Amino acid sequence: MAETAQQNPQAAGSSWTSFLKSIASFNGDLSSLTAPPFILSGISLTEYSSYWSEHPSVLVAPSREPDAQKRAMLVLKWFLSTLKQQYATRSEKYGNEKKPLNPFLGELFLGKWEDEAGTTELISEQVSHHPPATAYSITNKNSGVHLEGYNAQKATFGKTINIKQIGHALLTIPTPAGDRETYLISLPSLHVENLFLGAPFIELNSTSFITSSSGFTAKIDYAGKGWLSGKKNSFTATIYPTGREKEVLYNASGQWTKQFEIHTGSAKHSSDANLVDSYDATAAATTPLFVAPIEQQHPLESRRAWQKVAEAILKGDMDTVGREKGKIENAQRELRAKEKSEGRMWQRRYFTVQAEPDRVLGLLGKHAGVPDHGDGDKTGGVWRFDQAKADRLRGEQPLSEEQQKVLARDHLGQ
Ligand code: HC3
Repeated sequence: MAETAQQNPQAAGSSWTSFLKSIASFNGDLSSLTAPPFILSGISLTEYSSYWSEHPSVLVAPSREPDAQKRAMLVLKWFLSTLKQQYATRSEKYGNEKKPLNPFLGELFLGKWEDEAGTTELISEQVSHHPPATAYSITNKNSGVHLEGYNAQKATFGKTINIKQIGHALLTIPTPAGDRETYLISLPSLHVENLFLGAPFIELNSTSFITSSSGFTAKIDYAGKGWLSGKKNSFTATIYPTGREKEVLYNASGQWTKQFEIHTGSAKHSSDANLVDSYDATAAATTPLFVAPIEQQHPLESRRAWQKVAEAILKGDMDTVGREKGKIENAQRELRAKEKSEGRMWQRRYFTVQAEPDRVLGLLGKHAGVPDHGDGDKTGGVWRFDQAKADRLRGEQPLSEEQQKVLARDHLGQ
């Protein structure tokens, strides 16, 4: 059984050095990195989609606001409130940013949040394996607020690992006036800090945008330690009428892991007279995601499919990790070969590739830095949630034990 870093720091040190050597020559495919045991996580990337909605009431708040300009401000506030969960919680919890499991094609992660915002449902699906891409849909049943998107990552190695996110998110908000507004959200780039000291964490860099069909754009500039404020996880943001960047309506600044404030106009007044909202990421309680017990899950649901691997990672039992991962990888390879020979393709359960040019990307993409082709060539397509598929699945009979066994055998080699 392999030792963990805590059990034997010296062994961890030497495997970390070999890991650093291996990344210096890696090809940009993060899934191909062989990391030492103590940096491996038993959580798959399909689970990361849940970080978008750990505060459902902040997500749905814009749907109750009658003023379009203020709604755009509340959408920015919600987006900023997701960043701590997305990019900092894992290193805060475990002391380092771990390497997640690479999802297999068709892997699912399903769950729901129940709180004062009502029921908010999460569907996350690995829609492409080569290149790897995850798609998700998050729906708040009470308000009809809906978030969906897909993402992939492209890594390069310079002084550290730099990760460009490919893909985007679309937030649809029913307004009190009965209209529906769409917000196109681009994804920030990130890099790994502290890699050489063996305790990597994520820092965001460059700029991301949120552009709305109601005519507003938010521009968020990320800055790490050593930049203007000298504080980790800093940002400044402005909201302006789309295309008129100098006419700043709101400005926001602070740390996405700690506190931030939103003011009207282009600057923060010293008296805080123009303060309109604030957020404290350290105090905001998250709503836990409810995930069905493993025995009730679909065989392709992430925690059920990876159960043995995840348990072995926790124990530091690398032989079992390798063997169990190998079973899934081999089964997946065989399944793809079989599909190819039979001239068919794995049918995604909840998402479909957008065949026509995408209307929202065509209208808003250039203001949000998202190409109108949605980078579909790098994600296996422009993936959109398919409500008709989801409705059909809801109407289906639960799988028999035999059907579950066949799925587990064919997809996971179990
Ligand atoms: C780069 C990353 C995998 C991708 C993760 C993404 C971009 C996934 C989508 C989420 O919405 C946001 C998100 C957050 C963190 C990103 C991960 C951080 C590290 C991980 C690499 C594959 C691991 C690199 C290895 C090591 C040792 C540095 O952890």
